[in-house]
Amino acid sequence: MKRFLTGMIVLTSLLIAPSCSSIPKSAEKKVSDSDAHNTEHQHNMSSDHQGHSMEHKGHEANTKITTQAKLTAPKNLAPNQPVNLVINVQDTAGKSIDKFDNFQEKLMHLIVVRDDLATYAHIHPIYKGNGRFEVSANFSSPGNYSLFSDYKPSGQKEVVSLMQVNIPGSVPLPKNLEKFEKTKVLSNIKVNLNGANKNIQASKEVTLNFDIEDAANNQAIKDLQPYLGERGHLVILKSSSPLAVSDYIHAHALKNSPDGQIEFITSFPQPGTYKLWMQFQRNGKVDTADFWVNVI
Ligand SMILES: [Cu+2]
Repeated sequence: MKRFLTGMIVLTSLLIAPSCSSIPKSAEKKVSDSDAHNTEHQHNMSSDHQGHSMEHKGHEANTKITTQAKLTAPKNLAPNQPVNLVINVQDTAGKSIDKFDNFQEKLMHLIVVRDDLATYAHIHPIYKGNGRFEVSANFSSPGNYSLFSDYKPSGQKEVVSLMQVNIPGSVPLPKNLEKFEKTKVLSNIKVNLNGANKNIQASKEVTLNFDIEDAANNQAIKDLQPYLGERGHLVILKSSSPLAVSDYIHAHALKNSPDGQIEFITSFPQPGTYKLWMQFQRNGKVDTADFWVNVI
């Protein structure tokens, strides 16, 4: 039942990405060897990722720095309550990495999704020194969760490490299949995703344009505020089982979009079904609009 006695762990990928489009270019993975309770997961992860590591190795033989993020969770995990998580960032020898650079106003961004991509949270662990980050997370239902931590060891490129948590209990049945709608209404705000009406092609640059409108009158909303220093943030995950670091894309908004629009240039590495979560801020409140897209 309690498969994750102390919670856990880890994969890592160094993203040798140009500063603003975090398309994973590397999938060099390391699996922590520190937790005997999780051999099954480790095995799954490492075998699944092997193909990717090999595929990408050539790009970065000279720049590769491998880090790992080790997750510690309480023994008794349950849904719908605060769970205090500790994330330790280490080099592959297990030595703490202790200096990090801020990016997008934080030292670490943590994206938490249930593995079926039904839930999403974007939270910011607090740095306690000596490689240790702490955050309180809330898992809304039982199931397997993937945690993508996004951070920059000082002077290095952005790194994404994947950790996993299992919340015991009966996993809820999926809701009605989510639809590929291109309009979402969030209380009084309407978000339209343009540019994804037809299937998107893998490995090609694509512009995703979101119109932000007042739901009452369809007028462009012109008083959006910067969120984490940018017009908006877009996290994209490819639906996969299990999820891998290479399924994660964090796209950064263009700087000079017209009022009422948030635009991103990104590319989807492989064909598949992807979920997009676009976050923006208005009146001090962050909203999240999610969309599914097909990539061929
Ligand atoms: Cu963040």
